[in-house]
Amino acid sequence: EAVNPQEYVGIKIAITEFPEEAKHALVNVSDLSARKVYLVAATLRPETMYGQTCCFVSPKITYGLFDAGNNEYFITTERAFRNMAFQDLTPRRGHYAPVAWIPGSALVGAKISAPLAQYDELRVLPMETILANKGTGVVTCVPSDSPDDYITQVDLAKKPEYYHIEASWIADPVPVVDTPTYGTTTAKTLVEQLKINSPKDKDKLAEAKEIAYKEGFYMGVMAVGKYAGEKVEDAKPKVREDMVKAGQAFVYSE
Ligand code: A2H
Repeated sequence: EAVNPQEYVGIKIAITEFPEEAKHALVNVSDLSARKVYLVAATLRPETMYGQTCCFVSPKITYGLFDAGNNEYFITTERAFRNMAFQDLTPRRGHYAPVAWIPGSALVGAKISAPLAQYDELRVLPMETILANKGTGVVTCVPSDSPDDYITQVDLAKKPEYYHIEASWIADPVPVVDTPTYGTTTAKTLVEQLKINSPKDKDKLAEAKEIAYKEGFYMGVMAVGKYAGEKVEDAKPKVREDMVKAGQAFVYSE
């Protein structure tokens, strides 16, 4: 694990309809329908949330359903909720026992509503490269600006049957950030230029990520939303604060 604390923004993505498999896993949670249930995605780029096209979970991770207070349940890894429980983000400090466990595979296909997303309704999709020991184990998909997200969607679209998903659940990227070198298709352009063919092309993806991050953060201008026309550097903290104030996100570190 990292020596320096990493600060993430936890994005609250509401589940609006559970797949049958998920309902089975949560059958003993008596007040499920009385509460709001959120997948919490950890991001370093809150200003890109306008471009969300799905939410990724790992089919290899078993997630917890946790009481987050305020009539809300959070779905994250136990490790992440434990961190939150020691940062005064949960009802009882140091308490992180889940109300239920749910395999990531059972969440695939859930209907969701993500804050700031241009699409009204999105789906949960699988991402095999999610690390269990980073963030919340939930990654929101922004294929315009994240090379990992972009190539994962391309891969899912190639073999939807294999992944037990429907091709129609994969949404097109939305322009979010305009950069001098890559326009509004930074992730796609870098994936193509570096000839990245698979979500498992680790080294090339690390290179693409680095370039995309620098270009977006230092040279990018917002192409959408309340801060359209402003530099990403300036808009980023504003979007984050707006989301936190609206109860759509919170800041946590690990
Ligand atoms: B980022 P760092 Cl638009 N496993 O959010 C794999 N990846 C994870 C993860 C996990 N457990 N938890 C978070 N992440 C992703 C947006 C984004 C991100 C954009 C562009 C780049 C980018 C939309 N996805 O990250 O290793 C999350 O994706 C590039 C690094 O802690 C999170 O921010 O630095 C980022 O990786 C955290 O990675």
